[in-house]
Amino acid sequence: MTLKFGVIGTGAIGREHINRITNTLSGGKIVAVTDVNNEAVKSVIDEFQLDAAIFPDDHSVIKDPNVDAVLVTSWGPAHEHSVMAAIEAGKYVFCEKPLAATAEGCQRIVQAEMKQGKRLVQVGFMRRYDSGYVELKRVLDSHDIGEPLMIRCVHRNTSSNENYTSDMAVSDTLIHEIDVLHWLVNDEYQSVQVFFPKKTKHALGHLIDPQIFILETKAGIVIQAEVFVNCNYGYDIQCEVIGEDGVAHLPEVSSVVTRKEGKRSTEILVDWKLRFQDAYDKELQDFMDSIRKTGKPNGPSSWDGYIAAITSDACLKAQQTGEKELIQSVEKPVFYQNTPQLSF
Ligand code: NAI
Ligand code: NAD
Ligand code: ISE
Repeated sequence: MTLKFGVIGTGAIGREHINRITNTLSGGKIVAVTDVNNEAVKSVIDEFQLDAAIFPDDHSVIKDPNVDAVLVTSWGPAHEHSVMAAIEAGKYVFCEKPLAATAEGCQRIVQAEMKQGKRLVQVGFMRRYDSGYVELKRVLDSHDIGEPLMIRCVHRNTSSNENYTSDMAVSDTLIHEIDVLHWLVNDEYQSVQVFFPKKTKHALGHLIDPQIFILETKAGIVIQAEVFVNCNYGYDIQCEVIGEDGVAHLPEVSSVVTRKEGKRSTEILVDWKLRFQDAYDKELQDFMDSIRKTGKPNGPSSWDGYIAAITSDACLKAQQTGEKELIQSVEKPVFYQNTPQLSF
């Protein structure tokens, strides 16, 4: 069975996912597309020679009887509207992060999905499919380094554009760490505080960059997460877990070592699209395969999107107050329990 996708949003990641579904993965086909920017849709149809219908808006894509699953890759604030409509139409949805702009928005999605009675939604938290994070989790779960005590991580981009604002350090960037770190250590967040170091000269006037988030978990693990989106040298994701008996690092991206002109050097990636290429492939292949085999998606759920949003909202509040903000804990409904463990 081929899963027929309708795509909402043909920008940077929309094009990436269209390309991988069309040219790399198996079991999927793009049959419908829309974007608020007509030029973006036309150019994607041409570039990937898609045999797909162009629709004027998200609702008409979702309603198209030819569409089995909706790929939401519009900008974050538009996600909730499209995901809610897809659930109401009983269609599968793969939604890029964030699931919705606020925790309330995510809760509405969770309620709608439970009312439908079937898991339909997967959120694009692709780091859970990244082989480096999966290996790091295996080491932590094996207790090789004992109980985790502290985590230090960085999320750095070479530069940000003029549309990137200080709150997006949380909603667009840190949201990946928010999702993956509690999954990594099987724990929940309890509080967050934000610090603003000296601002880089490379950030535009309106932007606070870098930012440091100190998160504490219920078990007492202290996490220092740096977001620095104008680091000026590359796209760099690091994670170090300090345990009672040792330290575990997220593997570095492998790259050829050259010795030349008195220097030993390795390249650092500059493009986020390349860093998690395999993880993007795996998350979408898993979405298609699990729907075919079990009738529901296997990956990060609306509930994962919701609990990430609760933490994200607390981080946004902490940016404003400068205080330590508590992160509300919520009980997972039975509907979202017994989610199969990813095995990549
Ligand atoms: P983008 O700005 O390149 O593309 C967004 C596209 O959506 C644009 O073409 C825009 O015209 C269109 N759009 C916006 N609202 C729309 C609506 N209501 N209906 C139809 N089209 C609409 O943005 P980008 O970088 O592709 O990001 C899109 C989403 O993907 C964001 O939520 C972002 O957080 C997420 N993302 C996730 C990544 C990941 O690593 N998982 C990486 C990059 C983006
Ligand atoms: P983008 O700006 O390049 O593309 C967004 C596209 O959505 C644009 O073409 C825009 O015209 C369109 N759009 C916006 N609102 C729309 C609407 N209501 N209906 C239809 N189209 C609409 O952005 P992007 O970098 O592709 O990011 C898109 C989403 O993907 C964001 O949520 C972002 O957080 C997420 N993203 C995730 C990752 C990841 O690593 N998982 C990476 C990049 C982006
Ligand atoms: C983008 O939105 C993402 O989600 C990427 O994973 C992230 O690292 C990048 O900085 C964002 O622009």
